[in-house]
Amino acid sequence: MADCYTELEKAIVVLVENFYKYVSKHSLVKNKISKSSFRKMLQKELSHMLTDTGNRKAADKLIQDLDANHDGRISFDEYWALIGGISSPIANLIREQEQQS
Ligand SMILES: [Ca+2]
Repeated sequence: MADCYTELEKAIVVLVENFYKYVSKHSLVKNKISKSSFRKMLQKELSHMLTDTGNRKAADKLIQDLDANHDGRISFDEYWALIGGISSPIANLIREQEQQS
């Protein structure tokens, strides 16, 4: 990917590439992450920001909440809702810190 990208642009590429890293190449269902792959992604990629990712029940509940169209798989839009959900508390934290300084 282009070296001239800004930090933000690089971050976006990382987020998008992470999604496709967990999309099964062999599945007939294209461009979606299966439940088991999604559980794997939570554990491998988000264990510091999301607690309980090793807890199968908690992970399944999160998948259920994100799966807006109830097809049992996570689409890119549903994945993006997770990114937003994680980012929002971080934004609040930064805002609070800025107000204190
Ligand atoms: Ca879905």
